[in-house]
Amino acid sequence: NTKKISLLIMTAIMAFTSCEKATETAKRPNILFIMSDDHAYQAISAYGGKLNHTPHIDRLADEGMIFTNACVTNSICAPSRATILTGKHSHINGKIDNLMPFDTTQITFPQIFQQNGYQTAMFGKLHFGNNPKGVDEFMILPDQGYYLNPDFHTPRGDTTIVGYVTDIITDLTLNWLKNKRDESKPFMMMYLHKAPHRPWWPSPEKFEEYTKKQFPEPKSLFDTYQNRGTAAKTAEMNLLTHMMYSHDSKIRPELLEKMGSKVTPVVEEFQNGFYGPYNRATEEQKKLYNVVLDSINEVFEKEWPTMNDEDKMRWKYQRYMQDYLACISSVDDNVGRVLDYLDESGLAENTIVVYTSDQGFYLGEHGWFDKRFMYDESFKTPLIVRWPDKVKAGTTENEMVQNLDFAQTFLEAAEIKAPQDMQGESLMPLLMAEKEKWNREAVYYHYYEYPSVHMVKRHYGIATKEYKLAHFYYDVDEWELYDRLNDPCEMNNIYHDEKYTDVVNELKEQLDQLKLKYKDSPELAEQFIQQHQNIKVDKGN
Ligand code: SGN
Ligand code: CA
Repeated sequence: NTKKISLLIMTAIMAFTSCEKATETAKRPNILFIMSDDHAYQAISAYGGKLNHTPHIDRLADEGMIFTNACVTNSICAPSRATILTGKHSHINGKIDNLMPFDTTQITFPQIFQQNGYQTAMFGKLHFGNNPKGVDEFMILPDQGYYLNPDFHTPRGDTTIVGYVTDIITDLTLNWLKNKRDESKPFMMMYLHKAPHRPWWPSPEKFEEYTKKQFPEPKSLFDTYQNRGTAAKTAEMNLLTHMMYSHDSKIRPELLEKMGSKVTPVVEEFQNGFYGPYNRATEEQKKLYNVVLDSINEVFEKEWPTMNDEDKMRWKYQRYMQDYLACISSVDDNVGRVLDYLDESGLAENTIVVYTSDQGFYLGEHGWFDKRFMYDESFKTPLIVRWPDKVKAGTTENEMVQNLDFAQTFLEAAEIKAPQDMQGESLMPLLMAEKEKWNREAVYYHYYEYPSVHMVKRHYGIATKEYKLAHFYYDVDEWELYDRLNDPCEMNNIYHDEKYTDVVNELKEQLDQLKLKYKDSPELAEQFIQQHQNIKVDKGN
């Protein structure tokens, strides 16, 4: 009898738990939006790159869907974020560049989540405004923020936290997930890394580890920009000529001064570039950095006088990759911490995890660092989505998708109606493997921030899977066409090749249609140019 009773109790318990499970799965999904700043897809091993190993980000790809043709609408930080939040192109949301203010009266997707019963939070880098709308809790870096002992804006005032920014943003995120969550509501969390933004300051441990490593060079490191337009030739983002020994490669200004005018471009160096970030460190942290800095500086002093331009380019590339990839390694470790917590807490199953960056980045391709251009390395951005049981694990999606689509995707996943005037497409058909419901052939791009740091000329354009057509304007009037399948590194502008006349005409027609669809016009561009002229251009460097 006792056996019978305990069996009955067991069955009752099992029925209860499975019934509870059923309601649990029917619940609206949580959203964990992870975005880093300037994280190139070439620096994620799941994308097939040989530069580094990112096991935790890769895990998301193994367990979800990786997008190989995800791109941005305007390859620069704050505009990308404004596009993500509003689901609108830059010319509609008004945040065309890093300098123009963001109109905070606009509806952003976190507000819609909040109004629809979600608990919302944002931690890390936003890059505009001090009070993000639609989030119940936030701690955001002012503007670009600092890597070491960063300051934060919070609803309770400003605060400084001692430590390394990537660890801290993760601690804040985990603390909220563990202690601040209202379990009666689903959550929408924006977990936004500052890393690996320039100037690249790794944690002391990663700094030590990565300065011992050497990395493979990209094929186009010594690009001379033949067969490209004026914009590529005049951009100021070449490792040899624009990357700075002190600010970027961490040669102490005193050493540069000691070595004198022998070191070019010493005139461009500015003390603050090195001491700005370095002086954020506590005495204890400085000691750890100094050990590594000493050895970099010693080698530089000894070897620099014997280096030719090719050697200098190679040396700068290695220093760049060491610091950049060290910063990414911390991001990856910290993503791992969050994924572990989702597992432990049982949240993983009903949480959509997205990993992306605000844009791509050049890792020496075309001899460059930075972004802005419509060429692939900065036009494309990483995008990985994991949603257990809904999105098939280990899938690759090659369709052209944009950061413009994120808001509508998240809203549809949460069964919330998106505002009519959002301009993207929900990615749900792709995520759910219902490709028959997806029919996008081309995407639209428009970059404005010129003249400004890195001097990338204004351009707009269209990209299909096969071709990319861009028009550079403002102080030039030049078109470029690239064959994406046969010239993936975009080394040959074939716009003037007669064989492609039909392709050009067809693409121009499609481009006109896209401009109409998205309501972009020469008048609007002109209006932004006028407004831009009234804004003081901060050359940054
Ligand atoms: C800073 C960087 C630039 C970078 C812009 C915009 N210089 O000015 O290299 O292009 O930000 O970056 S540094 O002094 O910080 O090293 S963005 O990601 O915010 O758009
Ligand atoms: Ca950025």
